[in-house]
Amino acid sequence: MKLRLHTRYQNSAGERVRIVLNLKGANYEYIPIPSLNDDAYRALNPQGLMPTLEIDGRVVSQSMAIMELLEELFPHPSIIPDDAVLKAQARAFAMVIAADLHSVVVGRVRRYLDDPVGAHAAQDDAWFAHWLAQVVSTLEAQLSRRTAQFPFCFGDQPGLAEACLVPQMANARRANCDLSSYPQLVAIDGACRNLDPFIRATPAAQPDFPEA
Ligand SMILES: N[C@@H](CCC(=O)N[C@@H](CS)C(=O)NCC(=O)O)C(=O)O
Repeated sequence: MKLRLHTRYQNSAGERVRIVLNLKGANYEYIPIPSLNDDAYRALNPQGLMPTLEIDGRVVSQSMAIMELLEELFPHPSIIPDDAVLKAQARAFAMVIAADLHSVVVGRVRRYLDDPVGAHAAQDDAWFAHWLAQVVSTLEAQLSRRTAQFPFCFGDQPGLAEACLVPQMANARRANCDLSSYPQLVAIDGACRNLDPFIRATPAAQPDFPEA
């Protein structure tokens, strides 16, 4: 099976997929996207967003759909708990980040806020901080309500939930957001960031990461 991931070093939705590929030990080719307006890329992904996975010439977009596909193609190790309720909770946690937060703080939305809406840089930063605070407090509350103790979000190993959490926590740190009120998120993020599948998925570990 030939997997080709079209992404960029700084593409948090792509980083989620890279983490899952690494957790599963799947081999893939990393294809850096030259431009989102590139005709060839638009032909592959008409939405023009990152990432896109090619699998034996067939194309799948949307990081959540790609990660679920990888779970079906490579069931071991699983990235989703066995228990049906925990499984749904892990997916809900991931969706808070991937659907609710990412879609309002992503680059194209913030660029639109700048032009044509006319927001100043400080307003743009406040927009990001506002939506981030809502989401991280929701995620921390979701973890507080777990009925069993786990070293990671919903189990003994990281999976879908952490693949969404870790790139988003990195975005928050880059924006100098104070995360000290979210000790469970900070602890799980810190544990993941020491693990090889997460380290190999970071922006700095990608072939298109700019040289200093
Ligand atoms: N829901 C999509 C979101 C994809 C997305 O927005 N990717 C961002 C990068 S993380 C992107 O392509 N941004 C380009 C832009 O905002 O112009 C997914 O999960 O794959």
